[in-house]
Amino acid sequence: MVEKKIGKTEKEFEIKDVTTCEATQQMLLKARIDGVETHFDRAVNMKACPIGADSACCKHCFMGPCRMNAKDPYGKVGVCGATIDTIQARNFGRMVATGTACHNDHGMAMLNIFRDVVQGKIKDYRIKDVGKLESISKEIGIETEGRSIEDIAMDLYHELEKTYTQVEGEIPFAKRVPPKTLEMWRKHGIVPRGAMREIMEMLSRTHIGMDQDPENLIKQISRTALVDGWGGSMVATEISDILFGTPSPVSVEVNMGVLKEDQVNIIVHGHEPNLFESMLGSVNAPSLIESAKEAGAKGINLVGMCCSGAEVLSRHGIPHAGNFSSTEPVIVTGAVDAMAVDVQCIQQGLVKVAECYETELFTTNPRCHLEGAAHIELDEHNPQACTDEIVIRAISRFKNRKFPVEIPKKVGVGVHGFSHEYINYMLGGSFRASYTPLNENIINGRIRGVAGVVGCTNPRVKQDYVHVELVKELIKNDVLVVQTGCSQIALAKAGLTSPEAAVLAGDGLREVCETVGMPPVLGLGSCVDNTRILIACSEMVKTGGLGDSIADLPVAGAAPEYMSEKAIAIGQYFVASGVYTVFGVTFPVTKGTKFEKLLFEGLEEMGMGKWGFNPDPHEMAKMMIAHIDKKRKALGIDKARDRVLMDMSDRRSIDAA
Ligand code: XCC
Ligand code: SF4
Repeated sequence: MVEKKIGKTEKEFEIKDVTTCEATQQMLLKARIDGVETHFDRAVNMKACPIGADSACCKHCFMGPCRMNAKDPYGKVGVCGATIDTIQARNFGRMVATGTACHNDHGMAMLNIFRDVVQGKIKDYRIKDVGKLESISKEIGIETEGRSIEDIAMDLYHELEKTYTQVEGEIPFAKRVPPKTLEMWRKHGIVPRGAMREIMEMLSRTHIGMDQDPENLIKQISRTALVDGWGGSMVATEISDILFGTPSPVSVEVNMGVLKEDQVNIIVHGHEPNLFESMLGSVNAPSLIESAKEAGAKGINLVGMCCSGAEVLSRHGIPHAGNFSSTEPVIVTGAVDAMAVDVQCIQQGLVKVAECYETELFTTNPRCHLEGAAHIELDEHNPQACTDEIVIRAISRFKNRKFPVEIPKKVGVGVHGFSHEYINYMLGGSFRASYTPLNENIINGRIRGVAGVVGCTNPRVKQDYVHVELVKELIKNDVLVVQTGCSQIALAKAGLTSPEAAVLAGDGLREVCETVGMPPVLGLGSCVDNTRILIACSEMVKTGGLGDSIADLPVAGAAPEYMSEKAIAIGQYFVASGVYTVFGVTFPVTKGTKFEKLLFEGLEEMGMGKWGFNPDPHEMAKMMIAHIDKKRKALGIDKARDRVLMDMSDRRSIDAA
């Protein structure tokens, strides 16, 4: 590799050390030659603040800010007397509050669109999945027999709005929680009331001079996280399915090779599906296709990135260009004529990279502008005005392309779009759709357990490497993997989401995958779609044979390359729901403190799951498998697995004979 050192980068790094994504590697090399900087350069030059990394500082008042010494955590306290445990708990609580706020903000936006669609004020979208509308309504106690769709939908709107606005009582989707899990929450007083209330209380309780008992704080932290997973995020997933369709498996191409040199390339990046849905309308408008052709293009090529991309990849089979860490490098191709973003995970660094290649970068949402990017606001009541304009600007950028285009020829083909409804159907068949076959295969040991591997990429670790190694190790050990977000994209690029990847699975899992024709790694969608995993867990409990609460299930979760506060909120709602959840990269606690012990052990003693941490994918897999085996043993199904594996090896020796 020829590598020139140009640009502001002070410290050099080996490109192959920061990412295993070959397309991103190729673009980082080009970026270096072109003198363009990305978050990989900035991460090398910005040493992570060691005090913040240990969560050992507090800036909640101006008697401080106060810095603790992580090497001697109990050696001093803040000016107000706050201990290291209080400081860390408050910091953790605020991260959870922010992450929860983001997901609820998104969910509420979806619910508002739903209301306006039902009331006929928005005409561009309509209710696509009436079956799901009815089944969810029934689940939360809305009468559906003999009523019009509009009436049911309005009741559903009013009921789900409580997820955000209710001040007393329990959020609507608490009705979906397995009774024993719910009972545990009630015992600790952590069933969420409404998101606004919980987030407000979390912020209030972390002010100077408020709650200074980490054991009391962790309860509100859990309640706040739960109103993400069983609240705002779940509403976002369910309403998006109702409006735009519930995903079912579809074969999709993932990686930068989905860009087309001879077409107008438009990328949508962010989190809310409506921008994408409207953009789909615009790129298919005959008049705009015609102008693209007049500009010399063969057509208009729409692709997704990050979670916006993951949603429409699952729902409509739209190609996906890459995960979070590739959002700057993809522009380096020179092939991106426009990038339209809405909310969340939009790095400000995009502005400069886009400038370098004269890529048109547009913000579209009132709650997320970027200094230096053009803003064309998307009004849900006339969304195509915004997306048409973006397409027109993209066509004009295509016509005036000044830069040589270099598109990495990398594409991973896989099957995505496994909603929990589809898992039900796939394993049970249309006549007896149920989770029984999944539970049976877990009980008989062909499938050892289920792992959710989710979350971001982070330039502090080698992009995709931790995700891919972890998942490979898990499936090799017969653990079925379900995925969302940027992690799913990492595995898609690596080819693990195709049914052929079953050969990489252990004998038991492989047999199940080959019988059903499914990949050993099931992509469920975006990060809010982590709630599909919660529902799948509830269904497994309901189906029977695997204990009475989520905490009894042989399951585990991981976010091996996370970077966002949203990921912390997700981790905490999985833990509070009963799932052992392991994070990589770094963990924001001071080692050897009471608060660390509370997260890593104490929560389990309260009947929840617990946190784990390990940056190494193989160690992480070991921890998750050990936990799954511990749960199998507690359920008394550990012996069955030995038997079935023995049977299978017998059968193989007979086959071979
Ligand atoms: Fe963002 Fe959702 Fe993380 Fe990816 S996985 S970097 S949060 S896009 Ni959600
Ligand atoms: Fe320091 Fe206490 Fe103020 Fe935090 S709240 S900055 S620990 S004085």
